[in-house]
Amino acid sequence: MTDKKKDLSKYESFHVVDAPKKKVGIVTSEWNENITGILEKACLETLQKHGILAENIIKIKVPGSFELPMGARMLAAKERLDSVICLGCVIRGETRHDQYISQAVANGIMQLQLTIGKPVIFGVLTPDNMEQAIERAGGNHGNKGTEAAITALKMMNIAVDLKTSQSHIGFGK
Ligand code: DLZ
Repeated sequence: MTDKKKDLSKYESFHVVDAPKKKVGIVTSEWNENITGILEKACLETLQKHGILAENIIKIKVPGSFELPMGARMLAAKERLDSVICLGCVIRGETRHDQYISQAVANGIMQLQLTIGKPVIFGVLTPDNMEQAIERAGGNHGNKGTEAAITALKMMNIAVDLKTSQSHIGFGK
Protein backbone atom coordinates (compact mmCIF):
# COMPACT_ATOMS: atom_id res chain seq x y z
CA MET A 1 0.00 0.00 0.00
CA THR A 2 1.27 3.46 -0.88
CA ASP A 3 2.02 5.89 1.92
CA LYS A 4 0.06 9.00 0.89
CA LYS A 5 2.42 11.20 2.91
CA LYS A 6 5.16 10.28 0.47
CA ASP A 7 3.17 11.48 -2.55
CA LEU A 8 5.13 14.65 -3.27
CA SER A 9 2.70 15.67 -6.03
CA LYS A 10 0.40 16.96 -3.29
CA TYR A 11 3.15 19.14 -1.89
CA GLU A 12 2.41 22.50 -0.33
CA SER A 13 4.11 25.03 -2.57
CA PHE A 14 5.26 27.17 0.40
CA HIS A 15 7.63 24.38 1.37
CA VAL A 16 9.56 24.93 -1.83
CA VAL A 17 11.55 28.13 -2.32
CA ASP A 18 11.44 29.71 -5.79
CA ALA A 19 14.64 29.44 -7.79
CA PRO A 20 14.37 32.10 -10.54
CA LYS A 21 18.06 32.23 -11.44
CA LYS A 22 18.58 28.51 -11.80
CA LYS A 23 19.17 26.59 -15.01
CA VAL A 24 17.73 23.10 -15.30
CA GLY A 25 17.99 20.32 -17.87
CA ILE A 26 15.20 17.85 -18.57
CA VAL A 27 16.10 14.60 -20.33
CA THR A 28 13.06 12.59 -21.42
CA SER A 29 12.94 9.05 -22.77
CA GLU A 30 10.94 8.51 -25.96
CA TRP A 31 10.06 4.95 -24.97
CA ASN A 32 6.46 4.91 -23.59
CA GLU A 33 6.10 8.47 -24.78
CA ASN A 34 2.39 8.58 -23.90
CA ILE A 35 3.56 8.49 -20.27
CA THR A 36 6.89 10.34 -20.41
CA GLY A 37 5.28 13.24 -22.31
CA ILE A 38 2.86 13.73 -19.39
CA LEU A 39 5.72 13.57 -16.88
CA GLU A 40 7.68 16.14 -18.87
CA LYS A 41 4.75 18.56 -19.13
CA ALA A 42 4.10 18.43 -15.37
CA CYS A 43 7.82 18.78 -14.63
CA LEU A 44 8.11 21.83 -16.87
CA GLU A 45 5.01 23.48 -15.41
CA THR A 46 6.22 22.95 -11.84
CA LEU A 47 9.66 24.44 -12.55
CA GLN A 48 8.07 27.47 -14.20
CA LYS A 49 5.57 27.82 -11.35
CA HIS A 50 8.60 28.20 -9.08
CA GLY A 51 10.09 30.98 -11.14
CA ILE A 52 12.49 29.19 -13.45
CA LEU A 53 12.50 30.98 -16.79
CA ALA A 54 11.55 29.04 -19.93
CA GLU A 55 14.89 29.98 -21.52
CA ASN A 56 16.69 28.42 -18.55
CA ILE A 57 15.04 25.04 -19.00
CA ILE A 58 16.88 22.98 -21.60
CA LYS A 59 15.04 19.91 -22.85
CA ILE A 60 16.38 16.98 -24.82
CA LYS A 61 14.98 13.57 -25.72
CA VAL A 62 16.78 10.21 -25.68
CA PRO A 63 15.58 6.97 -27.35
CA GLY A 64 14.98 4.94 -24.15
CA SER A 65 15.51 5.10 -20.41
CA PHE A 66 18.81 3.26 -20.73
CA GLU A 67 20.15 6.37 -22.51
CA LEU A 68 19.04 8.79 -19.75
CA PRO A 69 22.36 8.93 -17.83
CA MET A 70 24.36 9.49 -21.01
CA GLY A 71 21.89 12.10 -22.26
CA ALA A 72 22.11 13.87 -18.90
CA ARG A 73 25.91 13.76 -19.01
CA MET A 74 26.02 15.18 -22.54
CA LEU A 75 23.61 17.96 -21.60
CA ALA A 76 25.46 18.81 -18.39
CA ALA A 77 28.75 18.96 -20.33
CA LYS A 78 27.30 21.43 -22.85
CA GLU A 79 25.31 23.70 -20.52
CA ARG A 80 26.05 25.15 -17.09
CA LEU A 81 23.18 23.46 -15.32
CA ASP A 82 22.23 23.59 -11.65
CA SER A 83 20.31 20.33 -11.91
CA VAL A 84 19.29 17.71 -14.46
CA ILE A 85 16.00 15.83 -14.32
CA CYS A 86 15.74 12.42 -16.01
CA LEU A 87 12.26 11.22 -16.96
CA GLY A 88 11.43 7.73 -18.16
CA CYS A 89 9.07 4.79 -17.86
CA VAL A 90 10.34 1.22 -17.78
CA ILE A 91 7.45 -1.25 -17.85
CA ARG A 92 7.92 -4.80 -16.63
CA GLY A 93 7.96 -7.34 -19.43
CA GLU A 94 8.03 -11.11 -19.75
CA THR A 95 11.80 -11.24 -19.22
CA ARG A 96 14.11 -9.45 -16.80
CA HIS A 97 15.01 -6.82 -19.40
CA ASP A 98 13.29 -4.09 -17.38
CA GLN A 99 15.35 -4.89 -14.28
CA TYR A 100 18.62 -4.52 -16.16
CA ILE A 101 17.48 -1.20 -17.60
CA SER A 102 16.13 0.19 -14.31
CA GLN A 103 19.21 -0.83 -12.32
CA ALA A 104 21.56 0.58 -14.91
CA VAL A 105 19.68 3.88 -15.06
CA ALA A 106 19.50 4.25 -11.27
CA ASN A 107 23.22 3.45 -10.91
CA GLY A 108 24.14 5.67 -13.84
CA ILE A 109 22.22 8.63 -12.47
CA MET A 110 23.68 8.22 -8.99
CA GLN A 111 27.20 7.93 -10.40
CA LEU A 112 26.69 10.98 -12.60
CA GLN A 113 25.40 13.26 -9.87
CA LEU A 114 28.23 12.34 -7.50
CA THR A 115 30.75 12.90 -10.30
CA ILE A 116 29.49 16.28 -11.50
CA GLY A 117 28.44 17.51 -8.05
CA LYS A 118 25.01 18.62 -9.23
CA PRO A 119 21.68 16.98 -8.46
CA VAL A 120 20.56 14.56 -11.16
CA ILE A 121 17.01 13.48 -10.45
CA PHE A 122 15.65 9.95 -10.96
CA GLY A 123 12.20 10.57 -12.43
CA VAL A 124 11.81 7.09 -13.84
CA LEU A 125 8.64 5.03 -13.37
CA THR A 126 9.17 1.27 -12.95
CA PRO A 127 5.58 -0.06 -13.05
CA ASP A 128 4.38 -3.61 -13.63
CA ASN A 129 2.00 -2.49 -16.36
CA MET A 130 0.60 0.49 -18.26
CA GLU A 131 -2.24 0.92 -15.77
CA GLN A 132 0.21 1.52 -12.92
CA ALA A 133 2.13 3.92 -15.14
CA ILE A 134 -1.01 5.96 -15.87
CA GLU A 135 -1.78 6.13 -12.12
CA ARG A 136 1.63 7.78 -11.63
CA ALA A 137 1.36 10.14 -14.59
CA GLY A 138 -1.46 12.35 -13.38
CA GLY A 139 -3.67 9.58 -11.95
CA ASN A 140 -4.41 8.35 -8.42
CA HIS A 141 -0.75 8.35 -7.43
CA GLY A 142 -0.05 11.91 -8.54
CA ASN A 143 2.42 12.91 -11.21
CA LYS A 144 6.02 11.81 -10.79
CA GLY A 145 7.09 14.57 -13.20
CA THR A 146 5.93 17.11 -10.63
CA GLU A 147 7.76 15.20 -7.91
CA ALA A 148 10.97 15.15 -9.92
CA ALA A 149 10.77 18.94 -10.37
CA ILE A 150 10.14 19.46 -6.64
CA THR A 151 13.11 17.27 -5.78
CA ALA A 152 15.35 19.28 -8.12
CA LEU A 153 14.13 22.55 -6.58
CA LYS A 154 14.74 21.28 -3.07
CA MET A 155 18.24 20.06 -3.91
CA MET A 156 19.13 23.37 -5.59
CA ASN A 157 17.86 25.18 -2.48
CA ILE A 158 20.12 23.04 -0.31
CA ALA A 159 23.10 23.95 -2.51
CA VAL A 160 22.28 27.67 -2.13
CA ASP A 161 21.79 27.36 1.63
CA LEU A 162 25.13 25.61 2.08
CA LYS A 163 26.93 28.17 -0.05
CA THR A 164 25.51 31.14 1.84
CA SER A 165 25.59 29.74 5.39
CA GLN A 166 28.58 29.86 7.69
CA SER A 167 28.25 26.22 8.56
CA HIS A 168 30.48 23.61 7.06
CA ILE A 169 30.38 19.93 6.31
CA GLY A 170 33.37 17.72 6.99
CA PHE A 171 36.29 17.65 9.35
CA GLY A 172 38.00 20.98 8.68
CA LYS A 173 37.35 24.23 10.55
C1 DLZ B 1 14.36 -2.21 -25.10
C2 DLZ B 1 13.46 -1.53 -24.12
C3 DLZ B 1 12.40 -2.23 -23.52
C4 DLZ B 1 12.11 -3.67 -23.78
N1 DLZ B 1 11.56 -1.62 -22.66
C5 DLZ B 1 11.76 -0.32 -22.37
C6 DLZ B 1 10.90 0.35 -21.47
O1 DLZ B 1 9.92 -0.19 -20.93
N2 DLZ B 1 11.17 1.65 -21.18
C7 DLZ B 1 12.22 2.33 -21.73
O2 DLZ B 1 12.42 3.50 -21.42
N3 DLZ B 1 13.04 1.71 -22.61
C8 DLZ B 1 12.85 0.43 -22.95
N4 DLZ B 1 13.66 -0.18 -23.83
C9 DLZ B 1 14.71 0.62 -24.52
C10 DLZ B 1 16.01 0.78 -23.74
O3 DLZ B 1 15.85 1.75 -22.70
C11 DLZ B 1 17.14 1.26 -24.68
O4 DLZ B 1 16.72 2.41 -25.39
C12 DLZ B 1 17.59 0.19 -25.65
O5 DLZ B 1 17.90 -1.01 -24.99
C13 DLZ B 1 18.81 0.65 -26.48
O6 DLZ B 1 19.93 0.91 -25.62
